[in-house]
Amino acid sequence: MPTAYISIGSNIDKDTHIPSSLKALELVFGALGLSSVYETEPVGFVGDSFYNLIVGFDSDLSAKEIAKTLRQIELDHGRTRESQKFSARTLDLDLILYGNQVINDGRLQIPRDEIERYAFVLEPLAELAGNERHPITNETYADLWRRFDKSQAKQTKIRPNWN
Ligand code: PH2
Ligand code: MG
Repeated sequence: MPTAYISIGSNIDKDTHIPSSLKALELVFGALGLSSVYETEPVGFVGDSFYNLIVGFDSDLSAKEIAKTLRQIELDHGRTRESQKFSARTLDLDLILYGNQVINDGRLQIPRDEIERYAFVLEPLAELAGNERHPITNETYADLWRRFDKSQAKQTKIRPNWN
């Protein structure tokens, strides 16, 4: 079974929404691999800090089915379908990678370009799956993170008390 990697983010009631979303994901998809939780400065807007992490799980569902389940879990956690990409959110669950699949059908983008763009995605991914390779560039996530320009990235690993 291929491994799916999900990027999780929240900057509204994050101490509630992150652990609750992890329970929901585990209920649907089974055992999860977890990165550390990072507290990160919002990228693209001014506002409250985020918690970001990456989880991985093995699945034989289609990418489309996984994405649909993620949308439902977001809605169950107070997410509204605002059009603004760079805005506060209760819960954002993005399927960023799924085995070696490459999908670009206008709705799903896998692998997501956020992997190479944002420290809040790449650092936890490198922690959880550092030796795995990007399906298009063939670089390991550890190498991508090593080369990443970290001068703008303001983020720290935290130890949340719900972990
Ligand atoms: N998500 C965004 C926009 N900006 N910034 C941080 N730190 N973390 C996020 O998850 C995030 C963001 C859009 O999805
Ligand atoms: Mg996102």
